[in-house]
Amino acid sequence: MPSTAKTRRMNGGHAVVDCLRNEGVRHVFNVPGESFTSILDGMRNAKEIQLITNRHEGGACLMAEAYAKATRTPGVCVVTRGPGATHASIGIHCARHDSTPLVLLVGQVERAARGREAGQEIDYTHFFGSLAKWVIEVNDPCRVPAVLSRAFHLARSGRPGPVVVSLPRDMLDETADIPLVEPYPIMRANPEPALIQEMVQRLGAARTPIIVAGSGTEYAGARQELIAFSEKFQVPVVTTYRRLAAFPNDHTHYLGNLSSARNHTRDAVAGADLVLAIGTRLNQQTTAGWTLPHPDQTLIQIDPAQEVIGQNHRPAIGMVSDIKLALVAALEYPAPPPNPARQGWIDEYRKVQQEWATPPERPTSKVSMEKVMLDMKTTLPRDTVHTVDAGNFALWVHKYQEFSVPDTFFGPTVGCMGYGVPSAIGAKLAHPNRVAIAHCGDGGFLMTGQEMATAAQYGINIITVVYNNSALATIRMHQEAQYPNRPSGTDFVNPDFAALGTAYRALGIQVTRDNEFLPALKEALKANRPALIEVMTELEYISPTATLLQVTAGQPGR
Ligand SMILES: Cc1ncc(C[n+]2csc(CCOP(=O)(O)OP(=O)(O)O)c2C)c(N)n1
Ligand SMILES: [Mg+2]
Repeated sequence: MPSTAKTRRMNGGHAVVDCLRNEGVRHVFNVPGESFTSILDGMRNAKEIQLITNRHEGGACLMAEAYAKATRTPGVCVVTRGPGATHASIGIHCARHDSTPLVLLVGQVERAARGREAGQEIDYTHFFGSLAKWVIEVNDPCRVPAVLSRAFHLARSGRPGPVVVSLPRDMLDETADIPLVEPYPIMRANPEPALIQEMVQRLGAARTPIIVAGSGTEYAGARQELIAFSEKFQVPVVTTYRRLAAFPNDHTHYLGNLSSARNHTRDAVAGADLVLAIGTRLNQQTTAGWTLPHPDQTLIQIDPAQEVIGQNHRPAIGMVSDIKLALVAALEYPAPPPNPARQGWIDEYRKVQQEWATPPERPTSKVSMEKVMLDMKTTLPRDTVHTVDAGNFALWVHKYQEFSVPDTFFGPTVGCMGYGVPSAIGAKLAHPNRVAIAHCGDGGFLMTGQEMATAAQYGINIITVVYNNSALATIRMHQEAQYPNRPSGTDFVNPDFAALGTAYRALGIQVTRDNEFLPALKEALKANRPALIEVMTELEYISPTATLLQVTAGQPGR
């Protein structure tokens, strides 16, 4: 651990704040607890860090997670022991699944009370053991800087993920001469030159190669290199599940996003003879339940994390390397001669992708999701950030919005409801000059919608759109598919969402007809405060590709 001989006399809590400052942290999300009053006290002097106080730790931790995605630097969340930590656990689950760098600081019970089932005591090594990259309890204030430096380093290196640091209350209050530690940089692994050469040769010889681009390409800051690589070696690109902005959607080589839906994007991957997976662990949704790539396809994988290579599929080449450095090395090779047959294959899928992403007219007696998507697409700035909660309404956002600017889409690949509002707030803090839209269902909104109060308090002017179909439609769809005409437990009697928005000091508008949405959106854009637009939709239109009746009759909903 690179430490200096320098020390500073301070308590453990102030040392924590010092470390956050040292790591360049700009926002800390928290719900205060008596277990970390010294950290809160230290925050008073940290003028460069904005302390955001949330209304629920679930909201706080998801906000930190989305903020991390949007800044590509570790999000920081501070919560109290037991109840606070358990509430925050959804953010840790999400960060683990979504490979997001996150540092959760938990105020712990006093050292002398540990192991006695003290009030609100939990052993975090056990509790977060299967979720976090590292869980550690700090029992000596002199260890705070070294442990936090390591925590930040681990969160953002290799496959990014969450780290949990437990901080006993009395340790945080204890004053000592604390040794200072400088942050240490991430080492970027160079690619093996022979593997780059082999990859370029195999790409040249392939008939229909395809790139599957994941969030690793975004964390590596390799967007321009990926575009140049795709163009130079004439390889089309698809993005992994819920990483919709990992490649410009308006590029002629973009063939769509992989999801649980069977569509042309999945067909393109299935028909490829070589799959180049870059910065992805090839998760379940991306690979249609690990059926892709299939055994006849050649797989080449590039990732900075050894454990990601070959997690579920055996690669012909598994390259442990910094993604940007690998692409730069490949770009040193000359361009192969143009391959007209391959171009024809790319153009064919590209045409289908463009048709697929164009919303058709779909008249309803309430508000058509297709019209809402079209109005957004034609009105909102290209750099608008869209975040989605979990639910079927999100399928329209995935399908019909265009993400051609980096960092314009954030969704939970873990599929947790309650993501929409906190993630839009986190993303808006990261990109304050952009429009940020939280897309939520009537179910998911009520899980963390209270963070609208946080948005209003700090003047974080997000626009929340609640698609109200008075149901947990996604589950209803599954019910109809498995147990036709036997709905159970999935319908709602809802509050007045627009009035709820107003109660949170936001602009609240209800939209009941197609032609009311655009004026509402325009009003929200100039509201100068958070806004909530409640969009009344028909449950019958259960997904962009099926009606409820069709699902009941046996057609797949996605
Ligand atoms: C925290 C959490 N609880 C439950 C689920 C299971 N689930 C997935 S989608 C969904 C329904 C979401 O309903 P809503 O937000 O109204 O969106 P809709 O499907 O109606 O468009 C449920 C219950 C989940 N993914 N996450
Ligand atoms: Mg719903």
